Amino acid sequence: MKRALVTGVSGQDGAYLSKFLLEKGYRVYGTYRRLSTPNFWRLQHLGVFEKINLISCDLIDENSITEALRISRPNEVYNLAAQSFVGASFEQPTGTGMVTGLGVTRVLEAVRQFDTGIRVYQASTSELYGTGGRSKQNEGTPFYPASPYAAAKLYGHHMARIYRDAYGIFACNGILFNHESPLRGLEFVTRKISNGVAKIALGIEKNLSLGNLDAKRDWGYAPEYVRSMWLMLQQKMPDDYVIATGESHSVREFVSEAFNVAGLDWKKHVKVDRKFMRPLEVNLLRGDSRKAGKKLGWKPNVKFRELVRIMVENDMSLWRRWMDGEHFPWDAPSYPSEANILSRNLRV
Ligand code: NAP
Ligand code: F7E
Repeated sequence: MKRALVTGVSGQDGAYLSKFLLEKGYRVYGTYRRLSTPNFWRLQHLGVFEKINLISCDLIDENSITEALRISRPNEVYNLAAQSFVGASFEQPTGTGMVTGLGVTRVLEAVRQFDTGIRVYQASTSELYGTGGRSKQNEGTPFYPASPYAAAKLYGHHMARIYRDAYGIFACNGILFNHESPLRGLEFVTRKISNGVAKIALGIEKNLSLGNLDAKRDWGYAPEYVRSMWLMLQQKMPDDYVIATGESHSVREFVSEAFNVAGLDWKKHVKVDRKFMRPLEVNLLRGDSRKAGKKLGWKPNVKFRELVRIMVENDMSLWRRWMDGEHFPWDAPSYPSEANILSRNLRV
């Protein structure tokens, strides 16, 4: 039986990937970090929590990474753990560098010392392209990161390549464009919108405050994207791949489509608040994943409108169940309002 170690198993991708690997017959080990309140709702929501072997590990702490390798003795490591929120990286630039950047080196170095035969997936990102400004980005497009998050990820991206070239480690960078789902964190714009629309439609809230409505993203469906991570590690040779839908839509289009799903007019409910704007913005991302199509046989099926519908309908159904008094593993009811969060944008 193949063994996989997934760092960041409590996150969106960690949960979907674990489910995918379990279905493939893997023994799955997942790292989690100690928090004052446990955060396993996604794994419980997908019904896989009991099937995953959990190992306490923080990417800040290299000993805990070595120990995770020793306990799991994996064939494959999926390094998904990161401080992954771009907005927060402006608030915590050094912390983000230590986890999202240096954390990658700690994982690679632990693999080098423990067993160079382990295959490593590194969660790279379309944010590397930053403000580079090409209309469609592929593996050859230059990187020009525009946030502490993206700069940390660029460092991790190069370290994965360096460990591949220097030590022959089978390390792949998946340059994944934005991918979303009902399990997306509530601070990311798509889920913030789908959750906000559901609450407005059911009379729980009246308005939704957002930042830059003009930014454009290439949004795909997370359960499809985790399959690409596995495919990369099944190839003969390690390589880097762009994973994307090839379509780009603005935040405004997402908002409009989401309110449409609920039969509402977004202009009556959406307010723009500078607090949610970033000190530096990535205006346009649109990926060209033809290489992944050709070499991995990967292609996206869920496109923009279906993605919006899946997310809004899911949040509406969960809020309805909650209003009927049902309790189940889910993040939204205990998520704090963002009203009293002070933004660095407004402080400087
Ligand atoms: P996510 O939901 O934010 O999950 C991040 C995971 O990392 C969580 O399990 C989190 O644990 C863990 N983590 C955070 N800090 C850690 C630390 N110091 N030590 C150990 N674990 C830590 O992110 P995601 O959307 O699943 O994304 C997975 C990966 O892909 C991330 O590396 C992200 O940067 C990258 N990526 C995401 C996208 C996207 O659109 N989703 C696109 C490209 C790349 P807690 O639950 O305890 O917070
Ligand atoms: O923002 C704009 C915001 O936070 C998308 C991460 O998974 O994908 C994600 O990073 C856009 C930005 O995702 C609000 O300014 C407007 O232009 O949902 P987001 P992101 O920054 O693209 C990449 C690929 C990753 O690698 C990251 O880990 O939406 N926007 N108004 C807003 N964004 C947020 N969060 N909240 C707003 O109110």
